[in-house]
Amino acid sequence: MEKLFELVALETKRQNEGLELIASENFTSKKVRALAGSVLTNKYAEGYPGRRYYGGCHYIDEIEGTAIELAKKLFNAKYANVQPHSGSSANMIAYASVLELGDSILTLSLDEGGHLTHGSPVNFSSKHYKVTHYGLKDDGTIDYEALREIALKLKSKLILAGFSAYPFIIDFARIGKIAKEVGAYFMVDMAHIAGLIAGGYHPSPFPYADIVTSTTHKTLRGPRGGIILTNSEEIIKKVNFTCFPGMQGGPLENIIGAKAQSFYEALQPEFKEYIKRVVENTKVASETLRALGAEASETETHLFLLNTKKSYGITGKDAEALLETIKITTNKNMLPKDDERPNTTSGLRLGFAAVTTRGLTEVNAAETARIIHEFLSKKITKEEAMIRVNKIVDTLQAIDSL
Ligand code: DSN
Repeated sequence: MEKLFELVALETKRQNEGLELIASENFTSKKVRALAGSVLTNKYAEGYPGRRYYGGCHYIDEIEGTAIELAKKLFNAKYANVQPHSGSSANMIAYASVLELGDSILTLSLDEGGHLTHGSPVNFSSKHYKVTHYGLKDDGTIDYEALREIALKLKSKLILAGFSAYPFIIDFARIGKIAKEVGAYFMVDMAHIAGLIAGGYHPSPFPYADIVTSTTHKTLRGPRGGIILTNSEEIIKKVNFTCFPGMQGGPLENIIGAKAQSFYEALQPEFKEYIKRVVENTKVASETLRALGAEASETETHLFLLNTKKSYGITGKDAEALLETIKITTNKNMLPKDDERPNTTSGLRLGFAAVTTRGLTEVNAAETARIIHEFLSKKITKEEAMIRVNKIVDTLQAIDSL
């Protein structure tokens, strides 16, 4: 259908012509895209390598086996399941593998930086499990001491760490120790920081975590999908059975092939270099905004939070819409203790993984922060901002050439 291809061309143009600052997005390589769009999508392969419910799976087995081996190597884990269709499916499978319905889980709430699947009232996780949240201190970091006290008091069955809008390094060793003391499973959802972990810029959840879930498309720069890792033979058996036949049917082998390619790419020395630049660019942008007087969080990762209400007197929703008019794509995000609703919010979450893939320099990361600040404080017009955005975009690699 011609219309669909016209829309893909328009979306390609939009991605090429803008500055992508959504912290959970990235730009995949040609090889990742080729595998995702390959004939592997034609094949049914319910089951696991060597144990399929369909014939003709010998090449597919090798592809999925390669993805499993590379995932294990990349994250230094003993076992991997590469079939979850998404991060949310991975979390659903992980919970169901080690918990009974109604068990108590201890997580960070969505508005403090967690994720919908970490027990949001509108998500399956709060309907299937008894959810309690730990919280952040005033400086925005996890209150580990309070986390320990709650876990001991409630005898939580599972403690979850790994977040969607948390700009600091997570002390996995400390939470792992608390989980052991309590007798809880320690689950890590490393979706946002998987690339940082692979690149050596965030400590690994292993050997502390019992079960680790992730998406593959954020800082890891793979196709849209999920994975589950563990060092426990008992847990991987449960995960495999819960994934198929428990929750999913035929695995998306085209996406699994693309996942394998992205794990291979993340094992190359260039990926470490890339992640280093992501962290540096993010830091420079957040420092620039603070130096200009904006209320931006500090950062040790690929993202930070900008309080647009305090900085510019506008909600996150309005800031997102305004920035879109100058081709800077962001997302409104709840801030810790936000009094606005999730579809309004008091600020933005800004991330530099995607633009850094296209070659953004530190100088231009600082310039991006200045444009955001000056435009949202009405110091420059839309036309002036656009000229400066275009100047940066002109220095970036085209997304189809990556
Ligand atoms: N929706 C994703 C994000 O933007 O962080 C998490 O799944």
